[in-house]
Amino acid sequence: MALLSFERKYRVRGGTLIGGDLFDFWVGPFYVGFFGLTAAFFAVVGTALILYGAALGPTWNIWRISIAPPDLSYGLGLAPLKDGGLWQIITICAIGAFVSWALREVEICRKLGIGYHVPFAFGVAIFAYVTLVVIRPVLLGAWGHGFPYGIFSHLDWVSNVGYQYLHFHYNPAHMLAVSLFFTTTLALSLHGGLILSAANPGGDGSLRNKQDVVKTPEYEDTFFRDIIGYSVGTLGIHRLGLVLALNAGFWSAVCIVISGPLWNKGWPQWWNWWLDLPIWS
Ligand code: UQ1
Repeated sequence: MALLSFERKYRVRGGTLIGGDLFDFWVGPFYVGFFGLTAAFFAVVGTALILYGAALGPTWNIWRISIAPPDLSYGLGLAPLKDGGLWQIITICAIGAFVSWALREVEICRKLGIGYHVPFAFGVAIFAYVTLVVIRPVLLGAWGHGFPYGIFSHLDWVSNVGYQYLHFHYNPAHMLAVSLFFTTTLALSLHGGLILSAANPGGDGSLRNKQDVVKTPEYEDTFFRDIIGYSVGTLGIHRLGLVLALNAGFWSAVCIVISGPLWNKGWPQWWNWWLDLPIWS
């Protein structure tokens, strides 16, 4: 792919965390860096191990292929390759690839002199995954508490773990996380809609015309001041969106990590604290 005319300006040397100038180059449009190589390494090894696990059987049905974690009886020890060991190595590869990717993002941010918001946000997603396959299994004392790597099998895992706590929707952190996911989609739909409405002139008989130039941010602010008396602002909506999305991921991690380590009865029973308040007696 040809170098875009403006790309040369941004292909600056330095900003690397490891390796100095050694891996400081691009392949086509892609920045490589030390972490580009480690990301590729972990991704290739992890994918190869998933294919090996699939080849061990019993199926090539894409929906049903599954790499299961070790049996609970192995505790936090290493398991034989064909008995959960594959899952353990694949988990290491996954975390290695995700963290490499985040650090490659950091190196690119340093080159460009921009903030670390994107790698930080990706870090929250990595944290949610690590909570599921490392932190919670360690707190519960067995790798077997991790989820299996398969399309249907991980859905079954979510369903089974949910029923283990009788009704997961009574988990207060789950309530918070779900509300944050919905609010994130609300914010993004309002924001996407608002930007497109200001960018696209209409010609529909209203005060807009096909020939209209793209409207300024003042129009965006005015729309929300007219409709709800308040505009969070053009920078503010992006701060709000990031905070909402990061909290959705964070409270998801919290809601699963407290299930077992902190509370091992049904989640509906957790709400007995209300009935148990001394003010009722
Ligand atoms: C908003 O107020 C705003 O500022 C002009 C945006 O920026 C373009 C938006 O995208 C949105 C959605 C809003 C409205 C949001 C709130 C919380 C009032």
